[in-house]
Amino acid sequence: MPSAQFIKLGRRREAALCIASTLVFLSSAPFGMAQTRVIEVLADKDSRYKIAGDSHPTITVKAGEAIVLRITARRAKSWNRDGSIHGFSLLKAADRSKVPGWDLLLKPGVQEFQLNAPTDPGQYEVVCTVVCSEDHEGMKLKFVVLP
Ligand SMILES: [Cu+2]
Repeated sequence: MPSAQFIKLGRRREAALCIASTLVFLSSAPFGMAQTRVIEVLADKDSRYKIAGDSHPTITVKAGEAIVLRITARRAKSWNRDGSIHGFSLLKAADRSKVPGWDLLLKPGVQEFQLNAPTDPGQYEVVCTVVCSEDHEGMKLKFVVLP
């Protein structure tokens, strides 16, 4: 069971994220540009990535698009020594090469990552890099980069 202090810290972190999001909004507003899109993903305790309202979750972005990835991670059956409970690593489907800057390690709770989509349009795949349970090998997410 999480201690009361842990919950309090979690709330404080959420509040900090909320303030940070507001600052991002305020700083971008004067330019009148479209806001950075926030993509929310759950890295769940059953070793599956989930996107609310999407039974076959896929992330679709435009080439080079700036996005914020907001990932909530829930601990499965096993985790890394450094406390990472899941990974989120983007591979190019054609040659399984890792996309630079997209090799993320997830701690329990909510984390935000500011990222730029690959500039090369095509099919990609997100894979988990932490052996999180016997179902770890199936922890994948489709990712499409549009021109
Ligand atoms: Cu995992």
